[in-house]
Amino acid sequence: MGDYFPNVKKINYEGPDSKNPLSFKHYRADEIILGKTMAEHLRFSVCYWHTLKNMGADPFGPGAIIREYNHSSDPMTVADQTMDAAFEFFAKLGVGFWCFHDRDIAPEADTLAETNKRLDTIVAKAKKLQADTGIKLLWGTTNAFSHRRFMAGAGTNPSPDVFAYAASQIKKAMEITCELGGEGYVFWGGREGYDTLLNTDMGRELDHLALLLQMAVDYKKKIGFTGQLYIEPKPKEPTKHQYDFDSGNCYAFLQKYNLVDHLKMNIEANHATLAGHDFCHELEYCAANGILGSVDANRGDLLLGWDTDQFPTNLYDTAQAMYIILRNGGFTTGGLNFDAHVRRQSIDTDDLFHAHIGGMDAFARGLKIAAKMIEDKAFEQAVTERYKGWSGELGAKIEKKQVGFEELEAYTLKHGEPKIQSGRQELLENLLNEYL
Ligand code: XUL
Ligand code: CO
Repeated sequence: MGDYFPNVKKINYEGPDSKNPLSFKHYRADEIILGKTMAEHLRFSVCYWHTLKNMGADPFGPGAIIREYNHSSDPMTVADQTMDAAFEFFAKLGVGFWCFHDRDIAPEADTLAETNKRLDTIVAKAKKLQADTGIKLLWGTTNAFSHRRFMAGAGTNPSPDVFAYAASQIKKAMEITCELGGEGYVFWGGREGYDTLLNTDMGRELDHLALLLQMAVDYKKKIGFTGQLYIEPKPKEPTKHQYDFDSGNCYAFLQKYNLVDHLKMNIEANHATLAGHDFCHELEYCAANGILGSVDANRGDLLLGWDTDQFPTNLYDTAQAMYIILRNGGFTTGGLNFDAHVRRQSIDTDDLFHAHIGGMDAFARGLKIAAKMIEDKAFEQAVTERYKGWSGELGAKIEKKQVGFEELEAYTLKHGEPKIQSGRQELLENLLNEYL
């Protein structure tokens, strides 16, 4: 491990009265909530691409952040030092997991064979650091969107040669994820979409995307990789329209191509809002359909219409998100991966710690609030009450498919105008605020 964050010692829980900003006020890893430790519930993960590799570049200017591990002119020395810095950071923060794209951890070389050799070198190092620290891999993924060869997509590229390249890259990324004991593997369709329909055969592209995923499902079995596969929905950016628009769209796609038993969703808060949903809508949709897998924890900005990938700080969101996740049985293979980066002006290494501490504390508070909401059953009772008609004679007959239009018409003619009830939204919103 490195010594790239000399000013910061291990971050400890000091409680809400502590004035030390480099401490947790609410996240206490071993505190038991509803029968499990906070660490087991929340399964925090740091992402490599933002936390280690993001230097603050945006469409208007290059990176502004300087990191000590990034100075060498030799790219493999940078990769090696970055991995040391990464595990120093993960260990000081006290997270249990990390996530990466293949190209985050080792730079691409002139040929695929050479690139794969570089990956092997870095993966051997990561494997040792994982063993030394006990930090595990939540998921791995492929970057098949940055290189110019992928400008028109990977699995949805008009060229089969590019499709083959993407498949080769995913094959290797799945192998190294398996080698590192990864608990999952994510497909985020970076450029799997289109910029104009004038040059796009949409039906064919969707078929090809499914073929690529089916190959991944087959290869997973072949190499004995037991991790969960996920799709990460996002409606747009970088393309104008991405095929994995939102979880509903992905679910329809998976059903059409008989892939629904093999993939779950990795829901990112900022992607949900870009799709015109809120974070909790996406979580609840997945929970209702048995496809909730993992979470990329971040937030957008109401006034900026793009994927700003800010750290989550909004308790209203974290509490409601944890309420859905807990009621769904909690995470199994998934977790809360901070797919978030510090702002371009946050140039100090301490800022990286403040960002993650804030996110972890926000979810720790969300967890405690959600646990209380579940224990009190107030919201559960309100929902049960609202649907109680369905436990009566008529509701049961409809649900058991014992009646059709004719019987329902006869019932309505006999009973007349239905009795209606208040939705009680304001009352419930006020109640929620009492928990915050
Ligand atoms: C992009 C995004 C990705 C995925 C992994 O918006 O969220 O970083 O999480 O490829
Ligand atoms: Co993401």
